[in-house]
Amino acid sequence: DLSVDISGLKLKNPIMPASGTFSEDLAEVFDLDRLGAHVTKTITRGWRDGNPTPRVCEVNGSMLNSIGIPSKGVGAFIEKVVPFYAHYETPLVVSISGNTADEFATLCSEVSVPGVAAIEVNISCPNIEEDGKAFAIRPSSTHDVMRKLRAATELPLWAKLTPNTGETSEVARAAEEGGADALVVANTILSMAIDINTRRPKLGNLMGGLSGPSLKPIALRMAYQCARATGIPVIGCGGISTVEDVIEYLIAGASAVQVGTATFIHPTIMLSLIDGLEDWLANQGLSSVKDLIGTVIDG
Ligand code: ORO
Repeated sequence: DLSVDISGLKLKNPIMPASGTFSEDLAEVFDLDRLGAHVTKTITRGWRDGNPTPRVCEVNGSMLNSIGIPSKGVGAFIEKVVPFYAHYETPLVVSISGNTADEFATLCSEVSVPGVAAIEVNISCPNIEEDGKAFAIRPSSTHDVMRKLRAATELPLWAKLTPNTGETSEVARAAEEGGADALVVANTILSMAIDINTRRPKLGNLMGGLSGPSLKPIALRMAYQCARATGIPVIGCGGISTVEDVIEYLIAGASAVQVGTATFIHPTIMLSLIDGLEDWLANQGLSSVKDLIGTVIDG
């Protein structure tokens, strides 16, 4: 049994895409109803152009991005994206962001429509403010924005946290106290790469978020900290490309995982992870993936 429960939202398996690494185009590659959930690219209320190019580069078998949340706005989401996913049974999770807490909360209420099962609140994008600043860097700003978002919707709220903080457990608790129903751990870590011939940063926006295998031990550590610090489900995210990675996150305390960068290399990787997890559980004689969650022996 691969099913998991994220604060009342039942998922048929614990594998879902990370925001921004998944789009409707993948419906041409595989049956989207195989996934545990669908998670959209972050949207904002109004139109956003995004950051200057180049927006991605490769580094150490991992990736930097400074996309800058280009968005067609909430109207396009309601008119095009929600109807597209209505053809599937899998729960739709919409990722949202806002420049101010009030604008964020307005969008939160605007996307609370039939067809949306949960809202992932992106309080952790490293690419929209100087030096990667985001609400989730500090416990106080996390708490304040979560309170406003909580008041704006009755849908489950998943708070996406950032590795760009030294206060992971405190931020996690602040999100929980502010009303988060689950934590997505984590977004990308602010990073840089320079072309030594031109001496120019490889990204148009100079800095960007690191994702892929290099991020995994950091995000895994955070998932463990957040599971210990709070009583709400943790969804692990960061550098997952093998079934062993998935299992490691579950043992650390994650109830589900998101897969991002690996999908750019193998578009059907999430299906292999679902099948691989099922086989691994059977080989271990475990009847439910739930028996694995938080079983790390740390004492
Ligand atoms: N990139 C990330 O790594 N995380 C985000 O939340 C958003 C972006 C982006 O659009 O640049």
